[in-house]
Amino acid sequence: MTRTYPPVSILGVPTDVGAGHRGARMGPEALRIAGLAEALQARGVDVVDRGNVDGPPNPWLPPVEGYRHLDQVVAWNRALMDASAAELRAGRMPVVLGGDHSLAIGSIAAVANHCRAQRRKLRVLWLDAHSDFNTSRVTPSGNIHGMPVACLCGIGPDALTGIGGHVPAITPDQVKQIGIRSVDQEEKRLVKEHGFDIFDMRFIDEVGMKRVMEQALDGLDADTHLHVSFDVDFLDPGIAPGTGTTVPGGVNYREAQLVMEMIADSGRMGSLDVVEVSPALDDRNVTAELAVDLVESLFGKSTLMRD
Ligand code: 6HN
Ligand code: MN
Ligand code: MN
Ligand code: MN
Repeated sequence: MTRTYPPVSILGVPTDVGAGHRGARMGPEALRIAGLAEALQARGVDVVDRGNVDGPPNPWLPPVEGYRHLDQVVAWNRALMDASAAELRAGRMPVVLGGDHSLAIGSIAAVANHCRAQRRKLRVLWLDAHSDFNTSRVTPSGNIHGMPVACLCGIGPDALTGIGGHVPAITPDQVKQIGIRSVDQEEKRLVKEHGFDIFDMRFIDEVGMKRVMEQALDGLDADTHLHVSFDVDFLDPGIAPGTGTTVPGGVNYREAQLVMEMIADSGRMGSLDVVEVSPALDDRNVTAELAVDLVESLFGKSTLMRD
């Protein structure tokens, strides 16, 4: 199947202020060195690398009232939201290179506003080991990269829930989480209360990735914008060791390819985050290289002769 893709703008977000390990700030360069832009160009995609969004350094302080580095997280997210909104207005697809996963707040707030303005539906596919639905009250760490889904759904500090001017930015029914295998005790309760669809590893084991993806992509139509937020800890640490919060028992290589290929086949992806690549923890940049391989599949590269 030959598909044409909208022009892509790469936005680097070199920060780890939302994480409990330093190192995701090097993710954008690791992904560039792994050849992300060149791989998409080779697929015939019009790609411009806009360089990096600016933000404050990591002060490396303990949490205050349940949040570590809240002001810095807000600053990075505002900068990213503005940069991403400009690309969307120009008809381009933002491909955001993290950076820690707190940046999904700004990235998805921009997409949600764009969809509201265009009267388009939004679906968010959250590929992750974690639900990222903590609050300051229940967080075990204070790290805001464990909170972006809650903030986007209106639960969190005003500076983050209201970042795009519309609270909540998204509703739980728009979110499908895949690959989940680490949810904190109180976070579980919150996630259940909000009732969004979670395809956790047990479910993936029981029904298989093909059926999981059919359900996650069900109901998409020509008016739906699909945002993919890809935390590389979604992948099994055996194939993707270069990230700060690895959890055993993750998605394997073939399953990951199938996820990406089925998203590509949907033809609906309008924006993408690739986050939590931490090259100092890695083995010869294999995690960034694998991420680039999977992004190629998101843009229609098939392991068989289907493209
Ligand atoms: N991520 N649930 C843990 C916490 O500290 O809240 C881990 C969060 C990890 C977040 O990987 O994007
Ligand atoms: Mn995450
Ligand atoms: Mn994660
Ligand atoms: Mn591939």
